[in-house]
Amino acid sequence: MKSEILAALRSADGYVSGQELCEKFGVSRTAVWKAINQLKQAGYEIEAVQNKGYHIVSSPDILSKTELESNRKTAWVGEEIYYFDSTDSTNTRAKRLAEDGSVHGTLVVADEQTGGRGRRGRAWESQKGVSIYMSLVLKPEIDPNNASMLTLITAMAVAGGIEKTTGLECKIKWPNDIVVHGKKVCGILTEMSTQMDYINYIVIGIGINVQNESFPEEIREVATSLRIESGKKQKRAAIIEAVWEEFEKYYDIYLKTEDMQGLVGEYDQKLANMNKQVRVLDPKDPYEGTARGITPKGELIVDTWEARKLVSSGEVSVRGLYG
Ligand code: BTX
Repeated sequence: MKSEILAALRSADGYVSGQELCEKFGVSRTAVWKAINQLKQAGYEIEAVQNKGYHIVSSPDILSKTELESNRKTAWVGEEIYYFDSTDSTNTRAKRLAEDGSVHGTLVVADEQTGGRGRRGRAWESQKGVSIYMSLVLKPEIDPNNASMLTLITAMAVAGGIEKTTGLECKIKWPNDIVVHGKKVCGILTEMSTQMDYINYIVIGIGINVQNESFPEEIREVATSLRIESGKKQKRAAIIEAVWEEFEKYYDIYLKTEDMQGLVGEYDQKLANMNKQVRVLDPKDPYEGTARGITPKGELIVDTWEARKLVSSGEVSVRGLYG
């Protein structure tokens, strides 16, 4: 009920009368009054004027199930939302939920992670109250070989969502980082559980630095936040909603061909590595070349002095990008 009232207050031009809210949600005036008080206690500034009704003056950067649900405009992402003030890792939580039968589109969001994970056992700095830590459960009927491209469409969705809410230009460092002004603002961790030719579930984890004003010594050189880059505080719930709206759009295009065919042009425009020197850290044979965009299968095209190579996994480090 709190989510619905919050959504009604947000979408109203001016005041919404208590009577209107009672009728809309089929509840008593006391129930509306109680819900409004709970919202006020949570930090929303709501004005109540006699004979006019309620009006939302401001909402701070709150993360809660109510805030997330009242912002939700997506078709299927976030139909089930799990919110935690603190958890070990939203990816770990989402994996457990997926194994316990949670549906396609289940979203896990946390205000803090005590064991945030990056790729290959690396850690993800997950301070409380400032950033976005979230994971989506997918149970798609696609070929497991095509699943890695979901990381690429997620990167496009994050870039689009951030641009729409903050106006900051985002670039994608293939395959899974989003950079603003050359520094990392977001990381994506995709994990999958499969049978031979069948996907049990996929969990896509996204970490976005939003309100951070500084970073620990080890990552100070590479990391940045939306606040640092825009000079303004941003609202995490609005960014979360924008990212998933973008995700649904790109996911539909991806599903048509189960690859990046319909998205190559747009992806390449966002590619930070485009026409830049990259070093491909192939464990057997590292090499250097110039990145020329992606293939419809999501591989990075790298022209070396002797041949064109297609990189489908492994790490690509970009010279000059991080200063
Ligand atoms: P990655 O392995 O590409 O990046 C990890 C590296 O990035 C670290 O070794 C460090 O150098 C740097 N780093 C760590 N924390 C930050 C940060 N906050 N901002 C910028 N750079 C940082 C990227 O892995 C994938 C990260 C996914 C994180 C999400 S959060 C929600 C979900 N739950 C979870 O445990 N992981 C994902």
